Amino acid sequence: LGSFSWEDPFRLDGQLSDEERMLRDGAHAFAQDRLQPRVIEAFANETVDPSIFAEMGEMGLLGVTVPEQYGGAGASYVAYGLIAREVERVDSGYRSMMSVQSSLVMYPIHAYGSEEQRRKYLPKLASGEWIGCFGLTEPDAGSDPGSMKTTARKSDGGYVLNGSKMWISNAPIADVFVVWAKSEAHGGKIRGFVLEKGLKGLSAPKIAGKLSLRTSVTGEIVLDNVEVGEDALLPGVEGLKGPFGCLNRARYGIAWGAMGAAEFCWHAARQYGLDRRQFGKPLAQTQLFQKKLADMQTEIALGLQAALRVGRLMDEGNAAPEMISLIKRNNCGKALDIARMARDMHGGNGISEEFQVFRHMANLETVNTYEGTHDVHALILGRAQTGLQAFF
Ligand code: TGC
Ligand code: FAD
Repeated sequence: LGSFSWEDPFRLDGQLSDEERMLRDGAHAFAQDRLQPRVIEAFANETVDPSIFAEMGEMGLLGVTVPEQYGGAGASYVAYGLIAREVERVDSGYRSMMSVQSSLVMYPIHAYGSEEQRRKYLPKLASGEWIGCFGLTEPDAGSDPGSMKTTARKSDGGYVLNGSKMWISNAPIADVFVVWAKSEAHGGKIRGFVLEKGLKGLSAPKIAGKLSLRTSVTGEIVLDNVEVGEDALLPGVEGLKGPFGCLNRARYGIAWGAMGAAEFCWHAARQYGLDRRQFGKPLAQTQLFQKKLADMQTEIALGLQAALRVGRLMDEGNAAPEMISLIKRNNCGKALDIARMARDMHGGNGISEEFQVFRHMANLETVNTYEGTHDVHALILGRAQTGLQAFF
């Protein structure tokens, strides 16, 4: 029989290629050396440092799966997931910044854009010189994006966009806006448009007062008769499958990322239990504490193994969206449970910023909600097994 490593029960490490391990280790070093030292203050003060994009770009962490000719790394989806896990081990907000740029902005420009759009936007998004955002959600269209009200009207030589988007990561600091709108010229079908900062009528006010994901800025996008040329339209896709194609990638990365946040909380709780003594012995020597650690270890090991399986299928071009719903839902839900448990296991110290588990817990409330809530993914899975849709 083989040996058992408590941190890596199913020997995930041994299932990776040399290249995947190298990219993971580079991301780990970057996250620990460059992000960890500033995260507590950034979260406390809600300061978002746009230079993080350039730093991530320099490390090759933006557009990991985009081909090298456009500035990406041309790496696998497994590598992308491993990187998300390392960044989110520090903070979900930092992973959010990265996944929006990679999966929700670079991916659609690469997959649905013209060659001119790819050449114009992708290299600068990959280097982090330009920051991107993705506008799908609206004040009255969250879980049901098909009910969006934003419109694109045909004009001489282009389109005029009107509407508003809500809860948009990176929007207040974005240079490039991928916005989804119902286009009258395309029979009211949803189409994607690439907008640039500075357009007349385009603004992106910050949403203040967030108690979660405070290292990542979130805003609205207001479109007030914004005129764009024909070249702003993403020519390669129409309908909801456009934004959902992007969401498949981002949701997959989140399934890995959430496990990184959960691992931080698990390791912190274990260490705290070894260091803290009550009733004459370490907390980690009590049955209840060990049961909680075993639960954390089990859910994380299973969640990572599932994410790896789906990642391998994505790399074969053979993953189904329902698989992604399953791991996004379960890994986010379990990570949130684990963060809440770790908070409890730290006693009073658990609410202090210094021990960091509370920050992860607060962040995971968002991660469990965005990109399809926990319950919406249950309905996607329920529909897939009953053939009955229960959304409306
Ligand atoms: P439905 O009838 O199911 O589908 C409409 C069309 O879309 C296609 N489709 C997909 N295509 C590819 N991948 C998927 N996962 C797809 N899901 C659906 C489908 O085949 C169909 O195509 P066609 O050609 O037949 O028209 O649509 P519905 O309106 O009934 O949708 C229901 C539901 C609940 C599944 C969907 O609306 C949903 O997933 N809602 C959740 C919304 C959501 O995830 N929003 C995310 C916003 S972005 C964000 O949160 C970024 S946070 C980033 C960060 O900071 O990290
Ligand atoms: P609602 O859809 O109103 O849901 C409220 C509750 O009702 C939830 O519990 C939900 O599960 C439940 N519910 C909804 N429908 C049903 C149903 N049919 N049956 C049973 N229960 C149901 N969006 C973007 O487009 N781009 C971004 O970059 C982005 N970044 C975000 C960053 C942050 C910090 C946050 C908080 C959100 C972000 N979002 C973004 C939006 C996010 O995707 C939405 O918040 C999410 O999809 C849920 O939509 P909603 O908030 O309108 O909630």
